Amino acid sequence: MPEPVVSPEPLPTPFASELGSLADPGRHHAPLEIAGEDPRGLLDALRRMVLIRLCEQAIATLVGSGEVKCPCHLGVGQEAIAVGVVKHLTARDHVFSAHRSHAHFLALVDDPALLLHEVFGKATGSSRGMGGSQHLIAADKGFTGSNPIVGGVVPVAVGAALGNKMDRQGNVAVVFFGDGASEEGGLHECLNLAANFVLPLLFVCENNFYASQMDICLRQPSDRISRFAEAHHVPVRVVDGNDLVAVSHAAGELIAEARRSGRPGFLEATTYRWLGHVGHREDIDVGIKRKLDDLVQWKQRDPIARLRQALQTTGHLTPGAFAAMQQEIQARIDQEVAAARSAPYPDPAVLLDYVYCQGGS
Ligand SMILES: Cc1ncc(C[n+]2csc(CCOP(=O)(O)OP(=O)(O)O)c2C)c(N)n1
Repeated sequence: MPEPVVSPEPLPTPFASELGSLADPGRHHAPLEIAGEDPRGLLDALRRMVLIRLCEQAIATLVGSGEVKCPCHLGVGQEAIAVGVVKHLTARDHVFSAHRSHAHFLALVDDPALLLHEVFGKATGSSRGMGGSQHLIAADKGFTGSNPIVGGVVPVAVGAALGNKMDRQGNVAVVFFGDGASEEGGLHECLNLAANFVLPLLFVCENNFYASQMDICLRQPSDRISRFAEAHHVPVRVVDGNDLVAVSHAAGELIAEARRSGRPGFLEATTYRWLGHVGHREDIDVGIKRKLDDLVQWKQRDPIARLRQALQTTGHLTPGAFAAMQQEIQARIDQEVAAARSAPYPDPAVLLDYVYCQGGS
C-alpha cells in the first residue's frame, strides 16, 4: 500500500468563517445546559448516542481486522445530530441519508442487528446483504434509504415530501447530508423546489468542514452552508451539532412547523468526524496524512461526554449507571457481531430479485 502523503498547506482563498465559535474547535467544551429539560428524554438520547458510538467503534475494529470489507464511512463524534433530529419523527415520516448514515439509521431503528449484519454482507442485514454500509433501509421504521451519491438522495426526499403533502397526514421528510453536498447542483434545485412547492421537508446539513480530505476553506468562500437555503427563502437554524439539546430544540421547531404549515426548513449543525473519511483510522484521510491538531480539541466537544457530564452534575445519572448502560449495549453489539459472523450470505439466485420491480402487470 502506498505511504500516505503529508497534506498540503491550505491555498490562500478569500475565505471568511461566518460560523464564528461554532467552527472553533477550542469552544463549546462545557457540559450541556439542561435546566428545564426532561431528564428521561435526555437519558434516552444519551443511550441512543452510546449505541451509535459503540456500534461504530465495533465496525471500525472489524474494518481494521479485515472482517468487514465494504467501505464504511464512520461518523464517530457526530452522534448528537442524528439523535436530536430523529426524536421528533415517527415511522410514518421519511428519512433519507447519504454515505455516512449509520447514526441516522440506528437513531431510528434503535437496534444494532440489521446494521451489523448488513456490513458483514449477510442475508439477515437491512438490505439482505446486498447494500453494505452505504445502502441501508428500514422503511417500516421510517428510514427510507441511504445512498452514497453525494447530494443524490436529496431529490428523492423532495419527492417523498411532495407525496406527504398530497397525502395531507402531516408527515414530513428529512434528508441528512454533508457540507460537500452543497457543491452539487441538485441540492440548490431541491431548495428551490421545496420552497416554491411549499414542501414539508427538513434539510439537515451536518457541516463537519470536510469533504473527503478537503477542508471547506479550500472549496467555498464561506463555511456557512445555510446561506444557500436563505437564498431560496427557506427558514434556517444554525446550531452546535455536538449539543444534543440545541439540535433537538432547533429540529423540533422546524419539524413542527413543517407538519403545521407544510413549509420546508434547513438545519445546519456544525460537528467534526473523529475518523478519516472512510475506514477506521484517525490519521489517514483518502491517502492523505491527517493533521490531528484540531481533532484533539474537537474531542473536547464530544457530544456524549457533554450530555453525560450534565446529567451527572444534576444528579440524573451516576457513573455506575452510565458504565452499566455501556456494558449492556456492548453486550448486545457483541452478541450481534457473533450472530452476523455465522449468518448466511445471500443466495446468488436472488441477486436481481430486488433490483427491478416485479409485481403487477
Ligand atoms: C456525486 C459524487 N461525487 C463524488 C463522490 C465521492 N465522495 C464520496 S463522499 C465525498 C465527500 C462528501 O463530503 P460531505 O458531503 O461533506 O459529507 P461527509 O463525508 O463530510 O459526511 C465524496 C467527494 C460521490 N460519492 N458522489
